Amino acid sequence: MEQAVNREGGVSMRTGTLVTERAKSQPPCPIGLGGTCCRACFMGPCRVVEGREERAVGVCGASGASIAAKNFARMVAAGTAAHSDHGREVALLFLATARGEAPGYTLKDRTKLRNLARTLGIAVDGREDEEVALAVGEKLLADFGQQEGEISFIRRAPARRQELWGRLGIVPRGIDREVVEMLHRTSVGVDQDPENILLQAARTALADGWGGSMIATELQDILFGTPEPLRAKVDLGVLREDQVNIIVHGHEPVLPELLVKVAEEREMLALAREKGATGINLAGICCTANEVLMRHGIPIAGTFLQQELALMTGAVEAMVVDVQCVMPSLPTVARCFHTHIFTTSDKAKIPGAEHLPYDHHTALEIAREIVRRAIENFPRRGAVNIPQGSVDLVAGFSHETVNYMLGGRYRFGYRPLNDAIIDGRIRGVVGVVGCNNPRVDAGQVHTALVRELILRNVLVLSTGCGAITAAKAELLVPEAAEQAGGGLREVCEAVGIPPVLHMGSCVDNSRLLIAATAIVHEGGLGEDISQVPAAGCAPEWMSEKAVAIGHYFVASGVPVVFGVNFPTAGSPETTKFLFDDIERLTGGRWLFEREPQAMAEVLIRSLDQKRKALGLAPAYK
Ligand code: SF4
Ligand code: MSK
Repeated sequence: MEQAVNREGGVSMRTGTLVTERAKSQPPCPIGLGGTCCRACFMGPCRVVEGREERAVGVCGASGASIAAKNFARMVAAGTAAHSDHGREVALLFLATARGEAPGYTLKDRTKLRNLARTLGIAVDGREDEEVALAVGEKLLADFGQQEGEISFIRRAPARRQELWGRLGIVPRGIDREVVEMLHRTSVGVDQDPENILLQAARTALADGWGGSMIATELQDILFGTPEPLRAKVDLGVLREDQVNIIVHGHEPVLPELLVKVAEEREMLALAREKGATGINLAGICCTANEVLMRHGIPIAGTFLQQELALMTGAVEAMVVDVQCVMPSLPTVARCFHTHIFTTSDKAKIPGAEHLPYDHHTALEIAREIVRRAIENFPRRGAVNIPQGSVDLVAGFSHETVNYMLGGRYRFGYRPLNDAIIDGRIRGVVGVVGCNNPRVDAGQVHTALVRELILRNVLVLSTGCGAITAAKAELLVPEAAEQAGGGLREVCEAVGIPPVLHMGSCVDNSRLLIAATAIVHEGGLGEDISQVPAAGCAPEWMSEKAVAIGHYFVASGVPVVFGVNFPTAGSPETTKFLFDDIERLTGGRWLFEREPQAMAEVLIRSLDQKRKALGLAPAYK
């Protein structure tokens, strides 16, 4: 490897290329980009172009609007499936732990367990924690296969929102049912009405946000601990030249939780010293990184777009991946170095990687094998090229912490936040979330947007790779309040929080739903989420999961701005429904802007409109 490693890619390799180069050499198909390419049957694939007579409909007669709606809905279904299958895995581990069948795991946050049980209507008095946990786990696991009624957490939404969903007929009945029905409806010759398709997509997305994702977040908190603010480091510079580097990557923290413990075991540390290392350094990529960061302060090596670059340092003894956002190129890149790539989920094998299957019952043994193999790999290292520098971040703002930090120990609640919004010191709250995408100036769009928002007194909540990107720009430290507008700065300095709050991984966008609901319940900012000056934005999205997240926010009454490109742009009719008509139904809507400044303007306009509708004073300038 004669190449230098830079921070965002663009480095050639003898055996292949990195993501940014592959993106450059493969411009997207313009028809697929606009969402009007259909391959739902083998009379096609049909590439429909609205306005061109000979290509105005597919072979079966499907319009561009219907194809775009179906493709969008299938993205929602896939995103919902991904988050929810993560939630299912956690629920199964939760039950195994409650039954004492998962060595190495315990129920860490027992207060949250009891609170959650009460929320679910499960009796807690006089019962052992494990008994309560069994009842909680069984009830939530049943939400996946339920056929009728409504999923459990729908009841947590504001009453007005629940009524509205009921009127629209989009209350999720069961998580798996909505995903299956969405795939059925969008197969050849079934649902052709764009509005009908997109409303079922809303129901499916709600099964994600208020279902699968929320189950993942809540049960992970009970199992592994509810995050509290902590300081840590971010960027490739967290890798250590003198230590065994193990990177965890993906989304499910179930095995990484044990890797954290095992990497601290005396025998492992002794073995590392025997092999010439001074210790074992665990670091993360993507959302697994966010999970172990929030609960253990494990440093973050990088975002989705830095996964190959981490290997290019030559300093990684093992990368341990689970599910989602793991590039299949990793084994190819790793072949140029000594790095082991271990896949650990039977759902996600990659040719060229070694598979060490995770199982609740034997997870501790697997974790030990991985750490031992990584240590034994240390002497095989070649040249190392770790980019200098890493920066501080503060992470771990769960709903519970916000409640406590903003409200104080004896008076916890969202009152101070609501008051700050009401008096205009905080203009509103925007969730800036999601991926990095090599089709745009990766990282820069996120950063420029977040800087503009905080400057204009918007409190930013962040998750996923968006949070990692903001952290790399040093926006996740209390000192960043100096870059905020006067009102937001005052609040941040009084409470000691950054102007951008790291709230976790992709599934933890469910924390944002809970926070929005808590704002409503606190009072003074309307009776429904759609009235709160709040919005969402995924400026560099790429994953189907981002579409599911966006659609559950829209269905929950929140405007959502996407960057990069909009996936139904090829159909003006479907896009109009998502951008305009849906607002009359759910109170939320989709918007699209490519440039960060334009995104900020759209978001701020939306916050100001909501402020005006509530009769609030204009926000601080
Ligand atoms: Fe073409 Fe219709 Fe088949 Fe889609 S379902 S591929 S539009 S024939
Ligand atoms: S990991 S979904 S690239 S945020 Fe959640 Fe990052 Fe997007 Fe994957």
